[in-house]
Amino acid sequence: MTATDTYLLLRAFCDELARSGTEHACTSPGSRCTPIVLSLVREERIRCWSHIDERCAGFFALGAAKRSGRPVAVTCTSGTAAANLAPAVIEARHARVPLIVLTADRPPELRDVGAGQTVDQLKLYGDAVKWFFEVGVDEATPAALRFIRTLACRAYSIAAAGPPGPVHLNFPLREPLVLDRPLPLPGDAIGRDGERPYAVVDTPPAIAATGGSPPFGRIVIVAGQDRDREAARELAGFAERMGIPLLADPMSGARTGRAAIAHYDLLLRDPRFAAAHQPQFVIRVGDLPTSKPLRAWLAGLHTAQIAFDPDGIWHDPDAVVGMRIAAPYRSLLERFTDERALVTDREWYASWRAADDAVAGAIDRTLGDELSEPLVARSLGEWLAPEATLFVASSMPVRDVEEFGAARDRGPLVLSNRGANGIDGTVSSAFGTAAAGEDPVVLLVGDVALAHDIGGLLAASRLGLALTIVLLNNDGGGIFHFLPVAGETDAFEQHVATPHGLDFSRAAALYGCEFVRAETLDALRSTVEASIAGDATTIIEVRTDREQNLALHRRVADAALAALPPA
Ligand SMILES: Cc1ncc(C[n+]2csc(CCOP(=O)(O)OP(=O)(O)O)c2C)c(N)n1
Ligand SMILES: [Mg+2]
Repeated sequence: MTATDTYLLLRAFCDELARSGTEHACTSPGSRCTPIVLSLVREERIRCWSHIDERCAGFFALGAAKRSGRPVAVTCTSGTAAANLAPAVIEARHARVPLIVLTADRPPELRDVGAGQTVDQLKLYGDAVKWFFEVGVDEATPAALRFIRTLACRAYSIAAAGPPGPVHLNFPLREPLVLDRPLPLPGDAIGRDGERPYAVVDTPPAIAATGGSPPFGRIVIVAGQDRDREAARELAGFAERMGIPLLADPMSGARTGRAAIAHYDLLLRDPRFAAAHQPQFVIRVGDLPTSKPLRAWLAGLHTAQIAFDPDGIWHDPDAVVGMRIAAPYRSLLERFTDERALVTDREWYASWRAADDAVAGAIDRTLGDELSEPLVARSLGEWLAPEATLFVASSMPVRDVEEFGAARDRGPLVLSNRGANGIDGTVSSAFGTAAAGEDPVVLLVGDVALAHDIGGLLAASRLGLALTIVLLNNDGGGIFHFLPVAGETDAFEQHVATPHGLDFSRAAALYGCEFVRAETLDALRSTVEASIAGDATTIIEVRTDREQNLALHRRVADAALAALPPA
C-alpha cells in the first residue's frame, strides 16, 4: 500500500461526496489528516473552509448544513482534535442537522503503543452519531474503489435522511502522508456515467395521514422549529383559512399571517386565559418550542394531541401526545383543503386573535423606544428582509425573539442551535450559515456566548465572511436572574452570572472586525443596515443591565396581563 493508493481511494471518496450533493467542507490543520484535507481541497465541486480550532470548524459546518439543508463534511487530525468536534456533533444529532465527520487516525499498528497524538477514536461520539464506520486502509484495487465510492454515498444518505444527523468515518492513515508523484489522470473508471452518484437511496413517498376522526371545534396548532419554510407558509395560510390559532415559534417559519399568535408565551402565563382557552384538539408540528408557559399548558391539557414529524421523532417530554404521524404535516394540509372539511370554532379563533393583538399593544407601549434586550429582539425581527437570516444565540436572545417577536408578512429566516441548547459555537455556526448562502446573516448573541466562541471571529478575516453581530452585553448571564439561583447571593455573581468585564472592541480589533456601540434604537437600526450593506463583520454592542432587564420583563408581563380582554 502506497500514498498513491491512499490518495486514489480518497479522491474517489470525495468525488462521490460531491456527486451525492456535498457543497461545503471544513478543514483544520494537522499531519495525519493531510490526505483527507488535500483530497477535499482538490475536489473542485466542494468548497473548503479552513479553521484553526476544530470546535469552531464543527459549529461552522453545522451552520452551513442548516442553511443549505445538505450534509457538510468536516475533517480533523487525530487525538484531542477529534474530541473537539463532539459539541457540534451532539448539537447536530439533537437538531437533526446532517454532518459527515471524517477523522484521521493512526493505523492499527500504531494504536495503544505510545505513538504520539493517538487516542481511542472508535465510536468516539458514542450514540450521538447515526453511524460509525472504521475505514480500513487498503490498496486501490477496483474492488476497494467500488467499496469507497459506495461508502461515501452511504455516509451522505444516512446523514441526509430519516432523520438527518451526523455520521462519523474514522480513517486510519499510514505514512507517507503526501504523494511523491501526481495521481494519474483521469480518475478511476469505476464512477458512474455523467455526474450520477455510485449509489443512491430512494425514499418512499410520505405516508398520508389517514384514519381517526378529523379534528373539529376548538383546534390549536403549535408550530416549532422546522426545516421546510415553504410548508410553514402554507401552514400559516391553512390556519388563517380554517380559523385555527397558530402558536408559532419564529423558528417554525410560520409566525406569519392573521392566524399567527405570536405572544403565546405571555398569554399563557395568565392562568385565567390559559384555563378559558382549553382546546379540543392540539396539532403539533416541528420541534417543541422553548416557551415554558406553553410547555406547561400543553402538559396540563386533557385533550387529544396529535404530533406530525417527518422522521417520527418523539418530542413529548410530558408524555401527552396520543397520536404521532410519521409524515410531513403537508399531509394534513392536503387532507383538509377547504373549510367544509374541517369545522372550527370561529369565536374561539377571534378570542385568541383579540388577546394576541392586545398583548402586542401592551408590549409596544411598555417597551417604548428605549433600547433594551426585548426591544432589540422585537426590532430585529421587524427590520430584517425576508432574504436575511437571523441567527439567535441560546440563553435570553432565543427566548426574547420567541416572546417578543411580532408576526410578519414575510420575516427573515430564524435559526438557532436549539438541539442541545448550548451557548458554545454560536459565532462559528452563524459564520457557517453566512458561508452557505449569499444573503446577509445577523447574529443576536449575549456576551457570555460571544466570549465562549470568541475564536470563531477569525472566520471574518481568514475566510472573508461578513456577519452582523448584535451583541447584548449585560456583562454576564442575564438569564440566571430569572431563576431561583439568583437568590443564592453568596455565590451567584461570581459563579453563576459570571461577569467578565471584557471590552469587546479589543476583540474586534484583534480579529479585524468593526465595532460600534449603539445607544439608541435609531442608531442601532442604521448601524445594522450599514453593516448589512457593507462587507465587513461588525460587532454592534448594546449595553444593558441584568437587574433592569429582569424588571423590564416583569413590567411587560404585567402590562400584557392587564391588557387582556375579560375571559
Ligand atoms: C456550552 C454551555 N455551557 C453552559 C451553558 C449554561 N448557560 C446557559 S445560558 C448561559 C449564560 C449565557 O449568557 P449570555 O450569552 O451573556 O446571555 P444572557 O443570559 O445574558 O442573555 C449559560 C452559561 C450552556 N447552555 N451551554
Ligand atoms: Mg449576557
